Amino acid sequence: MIDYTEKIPNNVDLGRDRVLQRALEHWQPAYLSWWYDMGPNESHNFEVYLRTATSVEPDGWAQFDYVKMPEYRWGIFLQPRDEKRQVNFGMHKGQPAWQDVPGEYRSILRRIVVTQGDTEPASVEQQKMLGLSCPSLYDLRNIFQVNVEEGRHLWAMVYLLHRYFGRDGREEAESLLARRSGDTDNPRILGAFNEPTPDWLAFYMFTFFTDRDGKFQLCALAESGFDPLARTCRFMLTEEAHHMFVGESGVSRIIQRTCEVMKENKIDAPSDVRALGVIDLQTIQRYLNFHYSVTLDLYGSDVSSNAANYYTSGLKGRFRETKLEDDHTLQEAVYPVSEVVDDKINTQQVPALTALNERLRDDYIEEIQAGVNRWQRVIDEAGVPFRLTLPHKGFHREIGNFTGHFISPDGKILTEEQWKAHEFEWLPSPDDYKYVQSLMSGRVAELGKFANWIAPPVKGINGKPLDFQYVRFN
Ligand code: BYC
Repeated sequence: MIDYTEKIPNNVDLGRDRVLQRALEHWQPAYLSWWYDMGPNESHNFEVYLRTATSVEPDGWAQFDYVKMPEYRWGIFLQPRDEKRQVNFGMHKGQPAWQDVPGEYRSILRRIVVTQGDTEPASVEQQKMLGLSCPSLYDLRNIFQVNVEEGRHLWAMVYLLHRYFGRDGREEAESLLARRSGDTDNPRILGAFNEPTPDWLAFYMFTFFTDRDGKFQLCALAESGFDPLARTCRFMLTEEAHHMFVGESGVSRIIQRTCEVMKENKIDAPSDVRALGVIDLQTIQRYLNFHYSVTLDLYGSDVSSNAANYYTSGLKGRFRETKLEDDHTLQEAVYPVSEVVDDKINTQQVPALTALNERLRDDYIEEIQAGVNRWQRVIDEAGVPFRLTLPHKGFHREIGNFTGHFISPDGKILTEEQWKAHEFEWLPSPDDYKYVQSLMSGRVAELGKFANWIAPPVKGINGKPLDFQYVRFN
């Protein structure tokens, strides 16, 4: 069990490293000040029914109780060490896993940790205003759970920076609190984390699509030969699962409610659907197209020498690396990558090492498709004739081989003019955002009540009923 009398709960024996402990205790007030400024708006006095990790054992990481969020114990937890663990891929394959940063990889490793760390506070900033328009206390509690855990994931990366990267690491940890999502002068590092999350449909889409990029990137880093990073990411993944559940079930409940209203009233035109205060399936499809395409960009360029270096150096593996059956060095292997040549989308084989971003993106797409199929079942079961689809991989891309091309959702190459003529059939328009936000003008806070535009969930949190007081406002 973690000792909660310590200022920073941890299972890394922090008390024995005074220098590190002092560095973190110095960073903690700066973190809290960031939380007060950029964390959930007007929420500091709320008591929220949250889970807190008290140990990494299966029965210890989900302890539920009321907590004021600024008093949440953001701890540092690593999965226990496996003494026999090795570097499992790349040129160092077979060596004992590194317990310290290999000098030659210091700067690229720091860059990976910083990029990962930067996304965590970014997402909290993006979601800052949403507590004011929640559809229920259940959903309010869920967004706060996501927010405090993203805060903990920032702590996880800051621990690595302080513990293993000396003065540079401490400076990077400060910068993580200085950048701001969407800021023109000092933005967050990756594109999707500078996009606004203006409403709850966007929030659920974000947690379904973008948190799942988190899952795949963390899985790749959990294979790292740098053991403290691998162990940190493994524990983060246990928390990530709930975030994706919030997203998938949130969108599913919105679809369910829309379909109920369509059937009850025998309507299907989007304007009729909107007149009854629910979100038309066409708008849901446009949100899906946006969040999917922006998240695909997070995997980086299709052909990337950075990705090849990360792999060959043993720093970032593939999804489920140790379960894959090949030589784990990929010297001879090839992988298919698409590109636009003379108004055609061609697929060509490139060295697999350089295509590792594309490969991870493909693994991700497979899992996303399965989730969209589950949403489709809700529509089919309601007997509504509508198909939700994933757009073509090249649709609305700003990173990689499709950048600068105009690709329709069904994969046709268009001129800019043709694209512009259809843009808002495929992506949410200012009007769509206005409509969705008009449904979410205030907080639904009565016990057991849900906004009209979303169905209640199947069950509550931690066995509690749906009309449980998930948040006390004080
Ligand atoms: N936006 O070779 P390239 C999560 C930059 S989400 C802006 O294509 P590389 C979470 C790139 O940095 C998971 N810039 O890419 C989810 C590079 O810049 P420099 C986050 C981009 O390096 C929800 C240049 O373009 N974790 O945890 O192979 C809520 C060319 O680089 C973007 C990670 O991402 C972009 N989308 O791969 C909360 C894992 N993409 O060097 C949390 C760590 C690329 O020219 N990161 N660039 O200045 C990585 O492994 C890699 O950095 C990336 C990029 C996969 C992101």
